[in-house]
Amino acid sequence: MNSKLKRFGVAIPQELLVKFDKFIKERKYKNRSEAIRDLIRAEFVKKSWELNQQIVGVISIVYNHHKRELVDKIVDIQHEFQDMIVASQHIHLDSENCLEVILTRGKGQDVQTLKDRLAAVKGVLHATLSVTAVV
Ligand code: NI
Repeated sequence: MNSKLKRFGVAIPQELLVKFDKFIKERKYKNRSEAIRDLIRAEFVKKSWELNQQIVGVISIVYNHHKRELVDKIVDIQHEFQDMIVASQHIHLDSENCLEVILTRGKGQDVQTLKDRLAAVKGVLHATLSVTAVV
């Protein structure tokens, strides 16, 4: 159980670090390392469905629409995966930010890939996949 600990450096925006430290305090973690370890473990166990299963999932992304290339990329990716996109809704959150909610149906692995591709677009602030039904 006592696996050797490795250290690595993390670059993080100041305001995100302030929020993270607040989170650490609220959850009463002893230090940042302990909190990061827990968050990583939680991410790994969160997935209760199998990659080869058919699922229905909702992908939510938040991005700044002023970054024009970013909007193009998000549209391109969705066209690439159009077979598994059932519906999508675009909500203008404020003068800069947009929320896009994409309802998907397909093989778990493919839905996950779509979410990962959208999350990897530079400027996407937030991306989540919520599996609402396993069919
Ligand atoms: Ni918008």
